[in-house]
Amino acid sequence: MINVLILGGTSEASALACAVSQRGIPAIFSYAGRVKTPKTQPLPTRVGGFGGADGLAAFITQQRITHIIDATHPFATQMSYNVLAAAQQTGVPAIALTRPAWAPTAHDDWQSVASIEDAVSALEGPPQRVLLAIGRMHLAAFAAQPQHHYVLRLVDEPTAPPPLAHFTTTVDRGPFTLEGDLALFKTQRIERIVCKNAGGEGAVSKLDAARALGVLVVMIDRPALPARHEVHSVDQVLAWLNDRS
Ligand code: 3Y8
Ligand code: NAP
Repeated sequence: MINVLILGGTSEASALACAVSQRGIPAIFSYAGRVKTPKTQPLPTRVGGFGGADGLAAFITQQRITHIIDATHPFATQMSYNVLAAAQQTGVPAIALTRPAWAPTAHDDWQSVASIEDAVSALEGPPQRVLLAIGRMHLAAFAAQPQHHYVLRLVDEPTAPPPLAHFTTTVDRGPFTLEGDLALFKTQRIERIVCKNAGGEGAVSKLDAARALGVLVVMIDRPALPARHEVHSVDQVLAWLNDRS
């Protein structure tokens, strides 16, 4: 009896959850529990870590999971490593549902960097108004460049102020829109933006807004992941489930 585990947290994971639910395929959706009220899914949903790769393997065995779908964000590398380890340990097949990285067009002005730390170093220089569209978990690193005024886009109201000298907080969760991001850039007089190469449609509007307004983009490249079975569409995942059930 098929029983699918979807590791979510992206627009693609939500689209997959809808398709799986509509087809009546037994499945469990999983969130890490990073935000206060994660989006409701049309599937039984669990929230919280598994306890490393061993905890995930135990969950897979206990719940008689037959297929694992890693639809997490490209920067959620620890989860992806754990999926590969748990799939190996349990012999349960796994597939990754991801989206291609964004690529600059001829009209884009990107500075590509390899890490959050390199993005911080790239901000060396006179004070600017910088949009940090990287969420909450890595803000402290930017205290090393205190001269800027940072505009922070967060999913939840911060429980404690970030360790930054000058900042403005905006609370918003994606998917975002071009008009919304153009308005944000203009009202906050954004001169530069730091973001992760998330790919997908859910947050690309900030790049379209930056292009339209001539704002320089500091783009953090994706962390490397080992070779794995990876597809870019819900239909490909459904075909994989069909082939293997
Ligand atoms: C908890 C679950 C859906 C999924 C929506 C996508 C799109 C909107 C764009 C910006 C960039 C950022 C951030 C972002 C995007 C989608 C997608 C995506 C970026 C939710 C969600 C969870 C999270 C966790 C959260 C992180 C944060 C990152 C905000 C749900 C809304 C910046 C990544 O406060 C925190 O601790 C936030 C943590 C990990 C990165 C960070 O370091 O802070 N995502 N985001 C998931 C869980 O608990 O398992 O409520 O939907 C999901 C989405 N966030 O179904 O529509 O597909 O990527 N999420 C980045 O890309 O840089 C915002 O502001 O422009
Ligand atoms: P991560 O660094 O790869 O994972 C850290 C730990 O969080 C994992 O080892 C696991 O804990 C737990 N975890 C992560 N994703 C989980 C899931 N879907 N279900 C259950 N546990 C999960 O992950 P992250 O970068 O913190 O991302 C957390 C969540 O936010 C994921 O759902 C991801 O898709 C989403 N997200 C992340 C980003 C980002 O920029 N990182 C952006 C958008 C959405 P245990 O080891 O205890 O099992």
